[in-house]
Amino acid sequence: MFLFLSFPVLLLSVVTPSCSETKACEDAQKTCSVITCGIPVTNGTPGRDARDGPKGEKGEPGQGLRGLQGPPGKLGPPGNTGAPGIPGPRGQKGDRGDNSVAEAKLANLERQLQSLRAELDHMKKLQAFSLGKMSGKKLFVTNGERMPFSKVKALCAGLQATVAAPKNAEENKAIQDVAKDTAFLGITDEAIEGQFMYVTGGRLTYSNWKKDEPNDHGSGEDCVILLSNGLWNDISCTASFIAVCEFPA
Ligand code: MAN
Ligand code: CA
Ligand code: CA
Repeated sequence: MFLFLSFPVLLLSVVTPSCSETKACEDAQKTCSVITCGIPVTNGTPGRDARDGPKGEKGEPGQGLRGLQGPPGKLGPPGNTGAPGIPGPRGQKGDRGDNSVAEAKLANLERQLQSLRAELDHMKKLQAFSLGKMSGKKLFVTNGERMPFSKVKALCAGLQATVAAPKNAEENKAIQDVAKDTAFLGITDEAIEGQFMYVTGGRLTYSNWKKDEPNDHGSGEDCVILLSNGLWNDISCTASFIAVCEFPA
């Protein structure tokens, strides 16, 4: 009897947690259906360390810390110029193009040239007539000025003419009539003393010296003048006389 009565007490004492001071045991009561709580005992010596478990699977890449990809960087400096390439093949010959505008201009210029030539021809005839030019005869012209021989040469050269030089009595008279006063002739003995030559070249083929001339008077006389009477005298080239130029027949 005593055994039967004492059993629930004993059981109660077993079921009743004897670990009233132990918090872990109270927590365990809430979840566990059967908890054996006993009189606390002192812990034993720690067991040996367990062996390492198997390696876990690789985790997912982390999120949040990695930023978004930034914008592209600035364009770098241009590279060096490359070597020239080989020349391409020669192209086909182009067409002739339209020449009509150029041809019209050329035709117009040719008409103007023809007109100007005709006008020039007319002017030449008019001038020759006004200067007393006779067909087949030289034309002698003067500006009526006196000057040294060098100036006469330059004046006539500037007119594409030469200094008047008579080749016969008729030309001598023509110069005489044009000059109206003493005029230089295109004749000198500057190259060889005493040997008179045409300035255009060649020895004299005609002369009309005054008596006792040429005399190379004084310090020397290498130029020739046509006196108003038509006779010639040698004279200094630096003296001044009428300039008369001649134009071909
Ligand atoms: C005189 C003559 C000429 C000479 C002149 C120079 O007239 O002797 O031969 O040329 O003087 O002034
Ligand atoms: Ca002389
Ligand atoms: Ca003389």
